[in-house]
Amino acid sequence: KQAVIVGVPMDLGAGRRGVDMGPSAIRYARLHEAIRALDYAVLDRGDLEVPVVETLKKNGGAPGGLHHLEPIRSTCEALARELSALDDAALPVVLGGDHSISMGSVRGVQRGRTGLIWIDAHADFNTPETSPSGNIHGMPLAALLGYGDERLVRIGGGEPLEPQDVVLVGVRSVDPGERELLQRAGVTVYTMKEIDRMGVPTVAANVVAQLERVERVHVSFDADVLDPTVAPGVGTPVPGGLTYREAHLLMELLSDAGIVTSLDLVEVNPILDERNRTAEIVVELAASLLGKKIL
Ligand code: DIR
Ligand code: MN
Ligand code: MN
Ligand code: MN
Repeated sequence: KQAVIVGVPMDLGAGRRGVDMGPSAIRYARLHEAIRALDYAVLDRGDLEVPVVETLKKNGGAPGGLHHLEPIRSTCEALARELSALDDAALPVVLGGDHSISMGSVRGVQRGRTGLIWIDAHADFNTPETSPSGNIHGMPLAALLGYGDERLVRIGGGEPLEPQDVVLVGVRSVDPGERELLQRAGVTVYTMKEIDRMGVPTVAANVVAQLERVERVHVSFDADVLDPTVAPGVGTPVPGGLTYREAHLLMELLSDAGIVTSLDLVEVNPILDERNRTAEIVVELAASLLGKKIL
């Protein structure tokens, strides 16, 4: 078994600075040791080069805005190229960075019918027309299904995902226009209400059953899905998130199903964190997803 780590130190898609330091924080929290302990060979390909925000002109404010479209697009293209060149048997682990990087990671791992589990407080289903902020990290899931600005949709070849192969988990903050498009798009959404009502075991079982027929499954994990009391180091905290155990159980059950073939760990903001505890929790959760067992 081999895991391939790629860091994308980019915060251009987010409204607040700091998630560009996510890859360092996650490595510092001993990601490599955690994955090696699970009998993976770990290859770290380092960080992609990302433009420094101070070198860029401000562009594209809301409404209809797309802040930093071009550098985000080109970084995602580079990520998609890097991942698509990897051996099929390797398990890519992409370290963000803000969530816009997942337009690159998902396109890079997409081969045949590809399932996507998007674990996030937000739906990330805005388009430039619906976005209240113009921040591209609120748009990547829509782009992956073919909605929004063509330059984002077309990243990495731009083959849209099938809505029946996409599941959102942990959602509790959706913008008005985003809500309408999300419902129209036909993706499956397990909001925090469903998690409270059915519990993680039923949600996980449903997700696994839905993705039974796909060839690959990518998990895109946004740290802000966790409750802010558990994970304070995120740019856009939303109350009412997953507890420590709910998050672990979700990872453990996905691991038991043996379906996951690639992973993003995004939106960790060490500047807003308490002594790197958010990165540490994210590393523990990645380990659970990759097979760590209590016994
Ligand atoms: C909000 C926040 N929906 C936006 N999105 C975030 O700006 O589009 N996504 N924080 O992770
Ligand atoms: Mn997100
Ligand atoms: Mn989020
Ligand atoms: Mn709960």
